[in-house]
Formats: sequence, structure tokens, C-alpha cells
Amino acid sequence: MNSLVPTEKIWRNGAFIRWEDARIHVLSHVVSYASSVFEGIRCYETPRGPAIFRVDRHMRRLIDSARIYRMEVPWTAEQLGDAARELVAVNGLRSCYIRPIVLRGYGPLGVYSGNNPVEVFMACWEWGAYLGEGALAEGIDACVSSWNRLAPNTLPVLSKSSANYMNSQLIKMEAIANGYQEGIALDAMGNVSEGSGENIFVVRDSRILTPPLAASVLEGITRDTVIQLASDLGIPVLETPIPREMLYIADEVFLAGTAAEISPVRSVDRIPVGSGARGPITEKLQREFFAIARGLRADRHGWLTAVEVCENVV
Ligand code: PPE
Repeated sequence: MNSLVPTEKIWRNGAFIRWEDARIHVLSHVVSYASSVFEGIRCYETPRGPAIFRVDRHMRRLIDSARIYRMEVPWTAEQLGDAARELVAVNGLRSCYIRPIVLRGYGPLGVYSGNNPVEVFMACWEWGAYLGEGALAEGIDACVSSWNRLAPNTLPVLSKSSANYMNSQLIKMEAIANGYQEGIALDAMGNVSEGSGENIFVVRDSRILTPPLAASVLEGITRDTVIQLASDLGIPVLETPIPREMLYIADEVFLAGTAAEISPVRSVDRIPVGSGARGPITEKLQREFFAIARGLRADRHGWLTAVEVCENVV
């Protein structure tokens, strides 16, 4: 599952290099100190060719993530968006996951990173169902993690930095070790925060609730997409602190992220969510989301960026 199949090319600092050549030295700053920020973006196959979903928002967040850590990215969001389109085209992919990474490279060691070069890489590969086959239709079994999400004044969660994913790994490993597919973390106050790699939504009495940004969540782009689509469909959405026990009495729970897309949660801590199957509001949002992403419904919010397919990929 989720195996990494190499493609031809990776973009590095403005040029395409072979997949095998995208290497860094073991003493690069990032290896010891996790000094990198990254993105995850999906490109969907549409009837008019491949299209990247909300690439401008992702590239803006990448630059913002770097800015929080005083890393200067020598590219604009627009230039990185162009690079992403070219990357998909040169690799001849129809649909894929795109991973840009900004890192502190080889140079002096020691915590201070101001004298290490900032390098930008971007790779893509085909990535299927993030939470396993059947997750989108049947839902997943989740637990509340014994690990909290990052407390304010520790690591900034609005920066999608690699360091934050050590916390995500603890949440995910515990969940898998205990027979669940995903862990839901609480924030430092004990309210619901997010999954190890997804934002969370709860449906109760035909309203959708999601934790606010101050609940130590990543400002997810799929989260924003869900909020917009719910509003289009006339379903009220509230960004509000959610107590843990709401997960046990909710009508529906779902996770949202680029990799996970919109995935229903069918049980939390072995307590069935609602009827224990995908709920109607989750399904409605999934249908709308995939129809737009796959170019089957009008792109009314301007979320898709077309990739011009190369005829002769070398
Ligand atoms: N919270 C976390 C902690 C998170 O990692 C993600 C994305 C989200 C929320 C949703 O953000 P967005 O993709 O903008 O809707 N997680 C990415 C990485 C997953 C991974 O395993 O790597 C992703 O979904 O691409």
C-alpha cells in the first residue's frame, strides 16, 4: 500500500534532474534538525487532461511555511505553480501527488541555520487511497490519540514543517499499533484538533462543525474546500471548539486532506459513528468535491490549473 513508484524527473532549484540524482548529504541541516517545510498537492485526471487542484493556495502556504522559519524561498508562488505543471507534464502522468520541499541544506552544523543554503525540490508520483482501499466508501476506524497536537508556543502549526510530523508519526503509529487506521489528536486544552494528516469535521443535527485554527490545526486547503462546498450546498458550517465526547454522539465524522481527500470515519474508539457507515452529508460533499476535481462539474471557484501534456516525453 502507498508504495512509491519512481517517475523520470524531479525538479531541483529550477532544473529537472533524474529521480535517482535527487540526493542530499547526510549532514545537511535538515537531517539533524528537521529544518524543512513541504506541501502535498493532487493532480486529477479530467476529460480535458490533467489538472492540479488549488496549486496557487498550496504554493502560497509553502512560502508562508518557510517565512515563519525565516527561510527565503527564491521563487514566487506563481513560478512554483508553473514548475509543478511542467513536472507533471515531463513525467507524463495523468493524475498524481506533487510534493514540493524547501530545506536547509549542507553547510555549517549546529542549531543556527542562517548560513545553510535553502534548496527547493519538487517530485511527483502516483498516490492512491491514503487511508486504504475502501476508506472513501466505507469509512475508517479511528481512535482518540493519547498524544496531543502541538501546544501553542511550541511549534507553529500554521507552518507545514517536517518537524510537526514527528508528532503526527506518534499519533499514526499508536493508532496502527492498536488496530485503527487513523488517530485523532486533541489540542493542549483537550478539545478536538485534527488527524495525523487530515483536518476533522463533525456533523450534528445537519450542521457541520470543525475546530478553529486556534485548536492547533493546519490551515488545510481541503478544509477550506469543504467549507466552501458546504456553503454552496446550503449546509451551515461552524468553526468552533469541539469537546472530545462530541465524536461519540455525532451523526457523522469525516477527515479532509489532500492525500486523504474526504474520508468518512465510521467509528471512534470502537463506538460507531451514527449508523456506523458513511453518512449522507459526507457523501454529498465527496460527490461534489470529486466532480469538480475531476472536471465533471464546472470549476466555479477556479480551483483547477490545467497541465499541458507533452506529446513526446523523453
Ligand atoms: N492536517 C495535517 C496535520 C496534515 O498533514 C494535512 C495534510 C492536513 C491537515 C490537510 O491539509 P490540506 O492537504 O491542505 O487539505 N497532510 C498532507 C500530508 C500527508 C502525508 O502523509 O504526507 C496531505 O494530505 O497531503
